[in-house]
Amino acid sequence: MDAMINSEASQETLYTEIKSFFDSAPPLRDAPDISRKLDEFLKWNSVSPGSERGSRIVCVTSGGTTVPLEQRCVRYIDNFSSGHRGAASTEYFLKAGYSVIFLYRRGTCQPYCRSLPDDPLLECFESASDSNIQVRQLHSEAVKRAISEHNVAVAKGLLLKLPFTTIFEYLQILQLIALSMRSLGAHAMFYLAAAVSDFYVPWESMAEHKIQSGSGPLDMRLVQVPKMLSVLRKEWVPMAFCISFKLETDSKILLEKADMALTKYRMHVVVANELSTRKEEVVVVTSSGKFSVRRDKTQAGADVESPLIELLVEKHSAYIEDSKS
Ligand code: 9Z3
Repeated sequence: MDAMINSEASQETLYTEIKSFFDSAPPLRDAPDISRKLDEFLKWNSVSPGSERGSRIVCVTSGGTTVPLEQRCVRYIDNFSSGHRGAASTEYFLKAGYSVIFLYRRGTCQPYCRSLPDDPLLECFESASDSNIQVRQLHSEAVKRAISEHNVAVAKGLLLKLPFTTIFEYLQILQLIALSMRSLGAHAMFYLAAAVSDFYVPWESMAEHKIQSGSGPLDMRLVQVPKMLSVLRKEWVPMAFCISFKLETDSKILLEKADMALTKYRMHVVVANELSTRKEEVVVVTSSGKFSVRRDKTQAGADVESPLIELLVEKHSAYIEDSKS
């Protein structure tokens, strides 16, 4: 009985923290535009089985969120993520017949652009004459692939890309996406690969102008970002298939932490990865067991995301079947 009262109390505290996070967040400037894009995308993709458009929709989050230290932001705290995992996974989900909402950090890796050099505009193109630009031979295959596959996915209405920078934008857009995907039931999937800040400065207690140096050490209080995973699962999209990621640098605690996340946030899958080996191996943690997934080293350019998405699609199919009974 006491345990039940305690868990209700902590649930209550979480909801109060979440409310205060959203109430104090700076309003999302382009919210009406994002809602309109989401509406159109979901209408277009909610189709009869057998159509080329997918009846399964996944929201892939990618890149790290920032925590601004000033309202007119000059400085911020960042979370590491190149966006490679999210971009690669988006390509494999599209290949598997899913439609994808790609919620990504501005400036991070984009689907189909992974094999382009760092500065694609300057490195891939050259002047052919005074008025013509041409693709350099060395990059022509990669450029052709990027343009054609990306444009096909966008033109067919299978890929919607929404950018974020701050933790405030990320969580507000994630909520908009989740609420709009609610009606898809078990066909909806959330693949939460973004590296999300754990601490933030509440907007109302944040300095408006650039913090001045010269007055000694900086003393600043960061508040814990409320854990939205549980509210996503319980309230926003209770029927969706939810996958979160657990990142650690100490492999000794990784699986234990992933197990905890699985139970605490009632995720269907937690993908555990260690920073230095994340491109080689991940462990898919579920309530029925742990599965190690590795990149096929015998194939040049093979990604760990290829077998990973294959396994997750299988698990999602089983979940959809189960939800029918
Ligand atoms: C991940 O663990 C991603 O796999 C990476 C991908 C960020 C490592 P890259 O973008 O790297 O390819 O360079 N994402 C989740 C990280 C995270 O913040 N997880 C939280 C945690 O570990 C749970 S939501 O506590």
